[in-house]
Amino acid sequence: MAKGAALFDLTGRTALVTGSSQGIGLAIARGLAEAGAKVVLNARRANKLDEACAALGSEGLDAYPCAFDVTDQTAVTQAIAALERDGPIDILVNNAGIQRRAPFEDFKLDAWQEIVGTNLHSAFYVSQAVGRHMVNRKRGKIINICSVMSELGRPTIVPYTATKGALKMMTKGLCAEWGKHNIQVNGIGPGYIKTELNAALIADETFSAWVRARTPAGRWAEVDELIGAAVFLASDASNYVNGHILYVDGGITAVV
Ligand code: NAP
Ligand code: GCO
Repeated sequence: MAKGAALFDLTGRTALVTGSSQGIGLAIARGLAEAGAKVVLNARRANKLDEACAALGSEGLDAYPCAFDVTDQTAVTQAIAALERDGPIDILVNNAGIQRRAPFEDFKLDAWQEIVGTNLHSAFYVSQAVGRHMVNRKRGKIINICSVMSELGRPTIVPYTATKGALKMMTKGLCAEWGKHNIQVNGIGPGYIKTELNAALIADETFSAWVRARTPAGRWAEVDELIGAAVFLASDASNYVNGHILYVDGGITAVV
């Protein structure tokens, strides 16, 4: 068994990070690559994906694009089959996700379906396609990007909250079923992170002041602050951690 920093070494491992052309997914992909992994980046917009891969490549990191829509099960199945033909996917990060905000009584069905498809159905499609190979190999790491909303509600984001609560419980369910195959399925619960998904909130000084007051750390987080948790849960350092949601939230879920 490796010791010390070697426990976190991802050399020789391949990681697929969905929704990684920007934001949290790109930061996690960069962090896994810096820990030695070959990273496969994913998103729908191929141009942004190629730019993200080129940026990592310019830093000497091993990054490849794989554009597909995580809400399209056929596209997911075909993409995963092609990736697995190139070699095993050792680490899967189910990161792709969207946010839509409106009072529940006004929430449109198509917006509900878009959120559930992107934030939850995608984890079913991708985890099943990759997990079948992990089960056969008796080894794998799956990291689901949950949320503070996996634990707490906030007005105007009920559909998002429902998906993130479901993703937390899917994490525990997969732990129960795949733990015996040496597959560790865990989650990361980010707090309020400065990304495009939250652009409107960041621009709202009243909301930002609320985030700073409500969060013990007293601030929004940068995307890079999630890398340590991702490398830990992707590495041998977490081989006996399963079904756990690691909140990287400045303490917001610990306090009233
Ligand atoms: P973001 O900046 O909006 O990035 C979203 C990424 O997902 C983009 O790369 C986008 O690229 C991709 N994507 C969206 N729909 C997709 C689809 N159908 N298929 C494939 N890729 C898709 O968002 P973020 O803030 O980084 O959020 C990433 C994840 O973290 C989400 O699951 C979110 O719920 C979660 N999270 C965020 C925060 C936060 O404070 N920001 C906190 C907790 C959890 P394309 O549009 O080109 O596909
Ligand atoms: C919101 C935000 C949150 C955060 C994140 C917190 O509207 O309150 O989008 O949902 O982004 O999910 O963990």
